[in-house]
Amino acid sequence: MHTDQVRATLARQHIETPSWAYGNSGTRFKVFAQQGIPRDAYEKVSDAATVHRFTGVAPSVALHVPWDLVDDWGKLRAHAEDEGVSLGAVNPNTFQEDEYRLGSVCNPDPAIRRKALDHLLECVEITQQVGSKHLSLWFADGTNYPGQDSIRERQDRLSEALAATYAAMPEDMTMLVEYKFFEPAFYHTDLPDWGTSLLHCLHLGPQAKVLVDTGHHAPGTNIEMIVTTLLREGRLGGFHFNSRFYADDDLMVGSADPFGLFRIMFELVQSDAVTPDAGVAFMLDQCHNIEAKIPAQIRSVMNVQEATAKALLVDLDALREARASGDVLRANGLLMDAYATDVRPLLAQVREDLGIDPDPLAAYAASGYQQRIESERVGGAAAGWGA
Ligand code: LRH
Ligand code: MN
Ligand code: MN
Repeated sequence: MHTDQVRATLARQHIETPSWAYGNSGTRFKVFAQQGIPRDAYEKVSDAATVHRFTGVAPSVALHVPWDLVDDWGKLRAHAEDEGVSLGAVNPNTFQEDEYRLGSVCNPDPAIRRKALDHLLECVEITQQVGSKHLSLWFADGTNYPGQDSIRERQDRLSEALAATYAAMPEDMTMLVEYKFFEPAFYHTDLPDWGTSLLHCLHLGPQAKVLVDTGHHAPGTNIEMIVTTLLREGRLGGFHFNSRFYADDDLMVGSADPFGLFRIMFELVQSDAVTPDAGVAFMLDQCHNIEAKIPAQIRSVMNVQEATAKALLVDLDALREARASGDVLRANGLLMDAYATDVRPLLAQVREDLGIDPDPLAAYAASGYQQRIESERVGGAAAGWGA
C-alpha cells in the first residue's frame, strides 16, 4: 500500500479503551493502590477521553456493569460527549456475586439463571441508553470437577439465555460472544473456544459475532488462523487486545508478543478489516497492576497502531507473486521486511495529520493531567475484581 494510503488508514483507526483499565487492579495476591485513580464512572470516562486526546484514535470507552454504575446513563453519555468521546461496548457482569458460585446463565438453579438473564436484559437497555451498538458477553460459567454438572444441559441453558437476550436487542445492536479456555473454572468452561462461540452465534443470527480476546487461548494457539476463519464467515465481531506470557495476564498489548500482534493485523489487512467501517471492534482489555494507568493505555494504543502500520506496509503485490511461484523464502521475507520497518516516524506524521502531538507519552507527561488527578482525587475505586 502506498504510504499516503497507509497514513490515511491509520488516521481512521478506532481503538476502544476499557473503563476498568483506569481503576486499581491486581492479582489475587495484592491490589496496589495508585494515586489519582477515578472515583466513579465519570472520572473513568474522563481518563479515557484523555487517552483519546493524546492518541487521536481512541474515541470510545467500554463499560462494565455494575463496576460502572450510575443513576442516570443519559448523564454519563452527555459527560462522555462533553469530553469528546462516546460510550462503547457494554459488558454485563455475571461473575461477582455469591449466587453465581455454580454459574450464571448455566447455573442448575432456574432462579439464579433468571437473575443472570434479567441482568443481561437490563444491559440491552443500558446499551441503548448510552448510545452504544455493542453488547459484549463473557461468562465465567463452568465447573471445577468432572461430574459436577451436565455439560450438555449447561449448553442448553446457555443457548436459552443467549436467545432471550438476542430477541431483546434492536436491529442495529451487535452481540459479541467472548470465549476463554479456562479460569475461573478449571475443569470445563461453558464457552471455552471460538468454535463453541461461533456455533452459538450461528444459531442466534447475523447480529451475533465472536469476540477474540488475545489472552484467552492455550499457549501456542495460532490466533490469526482463528481470526481469518471468523472473517471468512463474517462473524468476527471484535477483539479484546492484551498480551500474555502465561495465562490471561492482561498485560499491555504488544508487550509480550509483538510479532503475534503483527500477524493478526496482517490477516486483518488482507481482509480489509482494520478500520471501523469493516465492523470489527478493536478494544483493549487490560489491567495495569504496577504501571501508571493512563500512560499504559496510551502505550497500548500506540502498540496496536505500530502493529497495524507494519501490516499495512507488507507489499501485497510482490507477496502474491512470491506465493504463486512457490517462493517460500521471498514470501516470508516480504512479511519480515515489513515487520522490521521502524514505523514510528510514519505514526508521528499520522498524529500531525490528526492535529495532535507526535509524541503522545511525552505530551501526556508534560500536560499536568496526572498531577491534577493525583491532587484532586482521593480514595480512587478498585477496577472491580480487586475490590
Ligand atoms: C475475562 C475478561 C472479560 C471480562 C474482562 C474483565 O477474563 O477478558 O472480557 O469482561 O476480562
Ligand atoms: Mn476480555
Ligand atoms: Mn480476560
